[in-house]
Amino acid sequence: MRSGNCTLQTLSNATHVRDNPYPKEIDAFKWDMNFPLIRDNSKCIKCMRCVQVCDHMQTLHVWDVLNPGPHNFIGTRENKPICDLNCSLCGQCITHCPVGALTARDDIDKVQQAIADPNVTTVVQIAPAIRTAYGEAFGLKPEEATVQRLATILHHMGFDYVFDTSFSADLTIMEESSEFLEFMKTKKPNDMPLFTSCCPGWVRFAKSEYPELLGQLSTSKSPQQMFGAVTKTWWAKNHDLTPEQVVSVSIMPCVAKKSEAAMPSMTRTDGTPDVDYVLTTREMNRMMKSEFIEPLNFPESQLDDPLGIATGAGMIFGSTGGVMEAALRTGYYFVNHEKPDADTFKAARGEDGLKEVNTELNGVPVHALVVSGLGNTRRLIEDLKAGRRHADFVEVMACPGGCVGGGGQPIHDGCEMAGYRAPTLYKLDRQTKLRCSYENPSIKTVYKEYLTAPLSPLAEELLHTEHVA
Ligand code: HC1
Ligand code: SF4
Repeated sequence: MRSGNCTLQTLSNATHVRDNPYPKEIDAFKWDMNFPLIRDNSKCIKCMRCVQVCDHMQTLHVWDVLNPGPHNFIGTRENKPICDLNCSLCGQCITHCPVGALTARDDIDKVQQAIADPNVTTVVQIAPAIRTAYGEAFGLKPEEATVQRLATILHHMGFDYVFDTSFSADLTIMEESSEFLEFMKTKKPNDMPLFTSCCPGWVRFAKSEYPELLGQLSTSKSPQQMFGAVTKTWWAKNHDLTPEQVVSVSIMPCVAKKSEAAMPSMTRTDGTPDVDYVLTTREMNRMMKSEFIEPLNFPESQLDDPLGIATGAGMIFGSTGGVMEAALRTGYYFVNHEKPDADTFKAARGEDGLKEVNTELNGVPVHALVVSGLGNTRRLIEDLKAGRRHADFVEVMACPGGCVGGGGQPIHDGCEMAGYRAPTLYKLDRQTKLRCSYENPSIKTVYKEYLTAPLSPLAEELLHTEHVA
């Protein structure tokens, strides 16, 4: 899976090392191949990067050196089954592995079967951070790797409808901003803040490390899941389709999104999941390569209506700080009934692991924090719990730099790519006429025709969830 993008393979080729003279060690553990993260120790070169990233960057200690001595190997802590450990599925061990020993579960076959099935309609959503990264595997410049070009390619590959997760990011903002304003009505200065919950790596971390905080997480579902919920109800009904006739696929920069889609709480009462399959950016790129697609041979085309329409606020979600900035833009409108200058909350931007935005909503001071990386998150939570810091609203992203640096993105050995990719999202935001989620015409339509208003009973039923350990 890493052929052509493997440092060991490159070095072996350069030094004419053609075979492995060492006896193959017996793999000491059986891997659960249904788990979204896969370890293949026959490829491991024991560089210990996964151990370092998990210990120091993410503070989860999932990997360890086992069997000390000449037959040591890297495995899970205490050689436990991976699903019994506190893995957040951030996928940072995958993007930092110099060979192909760590990968994400491959779900391409299931998606290709759905595309080939004449009895179902396939709908694909493209996450905000994909537009910053898919072209890297093809040598495209950021301005060439547009989401409009990707829309043409995905149609060519057989998807019936191509939509944008940034649309449902706008929907998440409508719900989450409303939820935050309600939260502020009763919050006391020293109470714990409201935390965003769109990053499933962070939600998994909260469940395993800080279950006492789960009641502080926003109940608004992530954009991926809101997209699925709206597609299988309102959109399907408008197209005379039942939920079973729709296969909903997402392209995500993230490994944890595979587990989010499979959570029982994200399955509808009729038993069908809101999102059927999640492919990472790397899987989508492999699908494209397997069909010999050269992206520059494909013209740009508009994403499909109405779930392909997004504002700049929905696009910046893919970078650390983007969710907070989007939420404050709409929160400002909700309390002041006037459009904010879209750059008012730009303190949320940048690659720092912890950022502050101090503002006022309706005369009430709001202290917002933005954190990315789970080690930074752990330090912040300890500070909040000890009263060394206070906040009203906190955005958390498990991956350093946010989804642009996600564990499902293309791998560039030894390079941290988030700072290179994020400017593309902010450029798109600046170039977009509508930069606040409440301005999205499709969002207005879905509330008018179906949901009525943010936090309405139907919105609560479809778009909100409870976080339980
Ligand atoms: Fe993300 Fe999100 S921004 S979590 O990083 O809230 O994966 O891109 O799709 O759902 O919109 C990821 C990115 C993504 C969700 C949105
Ligand atoms: Fe996934 Fe983004 Fe969270 Fe990383 S930051 S775990 S890519 S949602």
